[in-house]
Amino acid sequence: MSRSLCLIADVHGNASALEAVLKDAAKAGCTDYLSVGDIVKRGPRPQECVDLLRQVKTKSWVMGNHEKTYHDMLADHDPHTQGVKRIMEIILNAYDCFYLNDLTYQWLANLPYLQICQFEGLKIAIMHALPNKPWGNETNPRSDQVNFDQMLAQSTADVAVYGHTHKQLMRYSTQDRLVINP
Ligand SMILES: [Mn+2]
Repeated sequence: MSRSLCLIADVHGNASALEAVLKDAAKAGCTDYLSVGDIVKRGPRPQECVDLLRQVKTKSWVMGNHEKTYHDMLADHDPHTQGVKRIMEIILNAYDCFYLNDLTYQWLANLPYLQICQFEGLKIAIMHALPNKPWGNETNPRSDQVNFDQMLAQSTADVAVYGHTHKQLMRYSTQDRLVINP
């Protein structure tokens, strides 16, 4: 039986949407799953989102900028948000902290930025935005080519999969390696 991959980005605590996506993926014959981060935050059911991805045995768990805020807040240090946005982060993190079980919260706060997976002879680099920086505006669809090249610069992966921008994209690196945002 041939295998096919379902790429999942930026679920943001929306478990009902994720349920619908997983149902569609199963119907389409997907056998394997990759998650590129921002599983939580802003939606009401973060724990269910993690549980659903565990159920389908997703092959990747990488840190998004929202999981990164858990990490920063646990360390009492948040270099990325200020002012009103900082207040929003504190409230949303408190919500998620309440609804996630403690182990899951801690675990999400310490996910890696980059994961490499093998799939059907392909080496896939999975990240939220850039391999060393799961936040920022560098990976928007209209960004310079150099940013997309950077996704694969430090690895021999054939494909880079990322999310973050909430904009679907498929393009190539300068070395003709595929870059996908689902
Ligand atoms: Mn993001």
